[in-house]
Amino acid sequence: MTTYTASGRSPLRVDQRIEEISDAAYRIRHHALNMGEVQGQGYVGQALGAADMLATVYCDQLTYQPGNPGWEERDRFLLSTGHYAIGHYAALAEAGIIPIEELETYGSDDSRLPMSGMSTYTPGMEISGGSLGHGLTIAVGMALSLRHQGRAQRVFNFLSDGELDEGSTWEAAMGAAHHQLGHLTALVDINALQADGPTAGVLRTEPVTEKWEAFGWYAQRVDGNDVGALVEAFDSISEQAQAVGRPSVVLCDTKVGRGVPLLENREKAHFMRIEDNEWQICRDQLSAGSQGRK
Ligand SMILES: Cc1ncc(C[n+]2csc(CCOP(=O)(O)OP(=O)(O)O)c2C)c(N)n1
Ligand SMILES: [Mg+2]
Repeated sequence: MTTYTASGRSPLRVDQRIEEISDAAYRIRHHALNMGEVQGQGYVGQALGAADMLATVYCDQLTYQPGNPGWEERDRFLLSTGHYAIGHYAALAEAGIIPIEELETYGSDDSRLPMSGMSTYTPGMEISGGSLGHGLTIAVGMALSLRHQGRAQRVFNFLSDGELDEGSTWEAAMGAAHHQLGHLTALVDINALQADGPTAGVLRTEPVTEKWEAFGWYAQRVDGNDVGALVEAFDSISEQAQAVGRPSVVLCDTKVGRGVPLLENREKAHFMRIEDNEWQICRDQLSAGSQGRK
């Protein structure tokens, strides 16, 4: 059985890791466009924006066995934001956990890939997200449980900036610091958008870094579309926060629609309607800006 382990144990140089992750991020974006086309609409902008975060975690950070998603020794990756499932499925396919050919069933009747992520449907989907604000609470429980069992696995929770509106997120953050869950890492996609409008207008959550620090977390804020910055941030967690039992968060500023100019500045970016003739334009724009990635 193939096992993929975290980069800390990998012999690759940092520049090689960045290349591999960037290639995977390109393919995740490409898959997301193909999946979105099946439905003609969807959460495509989030998948494009978060592709670099997802690729960094799945290519470089998680320990798992592609052919054995329930392997007890795996690290856990919890997607709170069920609507980001399109990007997560693309990452699971790149990770070898689900077949790439299955992606075209996204959102269709009888598919294992529903529009909102559900653990009962999809291999590798640890929780049923979508009711926002619950992912971090579950992640804290899982991290505590793993510790009680004497296990060393890490727990990752992917949240969105809209989830920082939820009180339960902050209760969980407080609990994680109290219990010194150094093996817990949150990734927050700060795309400055939350459904109805800009995050800053719906509910002001800034200053975000200082809030996490005040809750006892090791917090870093990076350009979430810069793979080099993501790798550096995750490496510093391995070295610092885990060692002292401090939970860690990587706050990632991303751009909705990243890599496809047609979608980067679109109104109604939360759930995009994309016309039949626009999908190929999107793919062409993605490959034009990808410096020959495959
Ligand atoms: C508890 C809960 N309240 C409300 C919603 C409805 N809802 C779905 S997506 C969303 C926006 C959340 O913000 P974010 O994830 O940042 O949105 P995006 O960046 O994808 O636009 C909301 C409020 C929900 N899913 N769960
Ligand atoms: Mg958002």
